[in-house]
Amino acid sequence: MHSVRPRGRRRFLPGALAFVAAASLLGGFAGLAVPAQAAEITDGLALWYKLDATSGTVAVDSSGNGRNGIVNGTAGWSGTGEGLTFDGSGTYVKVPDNIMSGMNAITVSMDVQIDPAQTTPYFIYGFGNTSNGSGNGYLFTTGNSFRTAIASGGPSTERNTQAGGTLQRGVWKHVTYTQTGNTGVLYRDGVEVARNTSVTVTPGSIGSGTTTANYVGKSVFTSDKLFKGKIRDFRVYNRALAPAEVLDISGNTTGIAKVTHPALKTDAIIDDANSKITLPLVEGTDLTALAPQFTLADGSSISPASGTPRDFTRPVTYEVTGSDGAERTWTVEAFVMRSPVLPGLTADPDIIRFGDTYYIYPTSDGFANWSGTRFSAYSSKDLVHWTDHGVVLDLGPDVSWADNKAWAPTIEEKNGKYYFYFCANGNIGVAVSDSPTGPFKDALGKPLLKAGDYSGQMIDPAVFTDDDGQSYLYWGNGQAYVAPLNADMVSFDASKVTNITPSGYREGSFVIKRKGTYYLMWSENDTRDENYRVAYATGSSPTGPWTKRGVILEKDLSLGIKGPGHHSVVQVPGTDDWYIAYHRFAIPGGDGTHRETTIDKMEFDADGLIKKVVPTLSSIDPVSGGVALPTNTTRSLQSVNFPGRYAVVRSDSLGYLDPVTSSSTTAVKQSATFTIVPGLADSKCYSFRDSSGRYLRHADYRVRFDASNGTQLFSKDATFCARPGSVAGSVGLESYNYPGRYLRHYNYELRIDPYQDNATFRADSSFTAVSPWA
Ligand code: FUB
Repeated sequence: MHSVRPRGRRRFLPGALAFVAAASLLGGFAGLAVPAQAAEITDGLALWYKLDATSGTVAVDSSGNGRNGIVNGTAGWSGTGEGLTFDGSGTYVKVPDNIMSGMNAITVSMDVQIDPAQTTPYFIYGFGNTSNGSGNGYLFTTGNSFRTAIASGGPSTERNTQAGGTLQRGVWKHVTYTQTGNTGVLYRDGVEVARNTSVTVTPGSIGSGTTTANYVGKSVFTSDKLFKGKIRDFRVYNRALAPAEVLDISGNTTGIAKVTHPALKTDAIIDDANSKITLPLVEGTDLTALAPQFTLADGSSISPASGTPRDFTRPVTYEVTGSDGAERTWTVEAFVMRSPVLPGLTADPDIIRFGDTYYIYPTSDGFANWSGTRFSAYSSKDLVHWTDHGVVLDLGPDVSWADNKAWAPTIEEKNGKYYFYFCANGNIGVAVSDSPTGPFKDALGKPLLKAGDYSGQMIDPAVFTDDDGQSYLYWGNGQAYVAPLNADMVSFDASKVTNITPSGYREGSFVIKRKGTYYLMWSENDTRDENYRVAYATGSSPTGPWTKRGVILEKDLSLGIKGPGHHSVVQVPGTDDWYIAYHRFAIPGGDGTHRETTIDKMEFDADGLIKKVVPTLSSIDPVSGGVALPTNTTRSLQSVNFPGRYAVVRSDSLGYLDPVTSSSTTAVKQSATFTIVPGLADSKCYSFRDSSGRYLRHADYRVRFDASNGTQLFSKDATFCARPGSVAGSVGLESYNYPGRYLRHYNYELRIDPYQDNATFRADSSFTAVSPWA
């Protein structure tokens, strides 16, 4: 047990109660009116500077450990509860040497008021072992962008626990960093705002315990700016305080530190400023009787009480009363969190549809410096439930010319072969397989694009295939390139490479086409930056020219969504439904090398511009439609069955026909989308079955693929699968997807014998190509 002294103090002195009431009316915790009056949590206190003196140059240590600090420069003592003022030009406190010696865990907490004129970069405090730079590590917190970092060497070794944004200036904020095991947690006003579960540097390991550059108000880097503002109640503990303890010392008496419930998929999202809590729950949770438990500050109470079952199908409210009498109404809502859609850590998802199945090919993430070596494939029928097909390409055994940095793959199908483009050690390679789930074999035995071939990094391939069957390869980092791929899909004409770099471009190109307009999308900023995001341009051809339109996907800190980017897009065939797959920092505690994959809806406005994507934690509902409707019971001409599997499946989203009944004497005009499973060659006999599996009628046509260029021919075959019967005729418009995406449209002739329950389905020899989705 930690010792907690009776709460003789409260941050809100009598004169501050009016402030409390105002805070209650406004909703969130608005800051600390006056400082703490006495310690109440003392276990593990290594150092405690109240900074409440009226004069002198000593920062008195009240922890009992005799670690007084020396105030350098002008000591701006307030003596009125306003702490020590740092003038930004000379004031700082030198903390005794070796303050973190022997510490496997730590808490550093303080009240801080950052002057609006603070210049950057700066540390609020910095504990290190040199007076000028990284040496062999350091620990610090800064308000820009709000984070705590612990490092074993220079900046590249920093393990960041980063909330991002700017810590509000000109008002008192309570800041706490705790670290134990591999977990760092950053709190603002007693409420967790960032967590990193991959903090591998312990405080005591810095300098093997020897740190001689320990400061409050000063960075260990002399080129940094000094802190300007006020600090009070500065504490260091040799253990990580629990969330309730942090709330306690913060003075946020009506705050909620934590919510627990067995069905929580990840931590509850506590929005202290708006007194709002969101509970992300696992699929299958019954929302009608949830009984969450709330962690409050010492002496505070909540009504209804923790553990009371309540109906969360709508938001509910709770009243928190602090030990000081302050009251606050919290709104709590619950939802089912379907994201991330893939298990574990993945990034750079390439989403595509082959036949009636969606696939994602991501980067395997969670490795320092993105040093993963394997690629896996995942498949789904509904974009929600994904099957892991395991490793499809392993650089070690499968690729002779590179064995590291397996990044950002993409895939395309041509002539029944699947071409898998991938990054390896900063080159782009291509592997091939007969199946979308591999295994893939290196097609060239060397890179398709070598590091240095063009300016920028040779990474992040993407393939777009136009309506005429021509495929284009896009790639780049810093510079964006495109080149038409040769028919073999493993080479291109270097003279046709075009630099298409739009402003703001970083990496992750991806191209789609809709209603004749080409959309080039890409990621901006650094993937380690929470501001990583997706922007796009429109163009009139696969190679441009492009008109930049703006950002379509970016962070939402209210949901803890950071760094969303390196995306791809898939269309549900025969519909105008589009979905964007992208990665974000893993929740909780992820960063630029600990990312996860999710999917959200992407929509267009009436002018064909992409609407801003709303990033969600819930992700999407299962998707049906397109070609995968085998259980639809309202349509009878549902699918075309190819022995043992769905070979040609019909979408009903284009207004599919009702069945031709035996009493009908009129032929029917049909308009529908077919997806032809790649690899089907030459003539096949297709049968139409209804939803209960009954054969309704027979089709008679022939599908051919031109193996030389991959285009698809469609011709009638009068003898194939012929069925007797009288014939009525009509001409309809069909579109063909190959595979999973639009290629061209044909007119066809449909002949049906309404009296004999069979039909002849022929292509008209005069069929013509028409514009897509006219
Ligand atoms: O995943 C490794 C790299 O990070 C990708 O190639 C970039 O696009 C960035 O997401």
